[in-house]
Amino acid sequence: MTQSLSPSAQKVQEALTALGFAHRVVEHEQTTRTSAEAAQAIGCEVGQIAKSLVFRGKQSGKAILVIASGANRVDEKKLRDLIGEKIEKADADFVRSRTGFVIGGVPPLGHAEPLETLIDESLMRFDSIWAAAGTPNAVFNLTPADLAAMTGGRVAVVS
Ligand code: 5CA
Repeated sequence: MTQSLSPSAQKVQEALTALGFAHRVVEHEQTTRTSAEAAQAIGCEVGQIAKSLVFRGKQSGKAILVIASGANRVDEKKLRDLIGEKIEKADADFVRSRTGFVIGGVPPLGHAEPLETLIDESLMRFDSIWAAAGTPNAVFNLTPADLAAMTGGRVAVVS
C-alpha cells in the first residue's frame, strides 16, 4: 500500500531511501510543529524528540544544524566552543533557504546544502527517537545510531 505524502515530507522520504535507509515518514493529523506537540501526537517522551535547530556562524555566515533532545535547551556558549566562532539563532528565512524546509518541519537530513551537524549526546540513551520529516505534521522513527549515520553529525554536549 502506498501512502501519499505531502511534497516536503516526500522529499525527506526520498532522501532516506536514497541513502539506503528503510525508515518511513509518517504524517499525523495533529500538529507535530514543536517538540511537545510531536511527543503528544506520537505518545513518547519529549526527550525522545530530535529537534533540528539551525544556527548561523556570526563571522562565516555558515549554517550549523544542532539536533537536540526536545527536553533540552541548547547552550550557545557551548556551541561557540564546539564550532570555533560565535553563533546566533537563525531567522526563518535563513532556515528556509539553507535547509529547504520551514521551521517546525526541519528534518535532520535531505537539506538544500550539506550542513555542519552536531548531535546532542543526551539523545544517545534512548532506544527510539523521532525526528521531523519536512512538514509540521511529519515525523519518522529512528535510533540514535541511525541519526549519527545518516547525518554524519558529531555527538557532543550541547546543553
Ligand atoms: N517538528 C518538531 C519536532 S521534531 C520540530 O521541528 N521542533 S523543533 O524544535 O525542531 O522546531 C521548532 C524550533 O524552531 C524551535 O525549537 C525554535 O528553536 C525554532 N524556531 C521557532 N520559531 C522560530 C523563529 N521565528 N525563528 C527562528 N527559529 C525559530
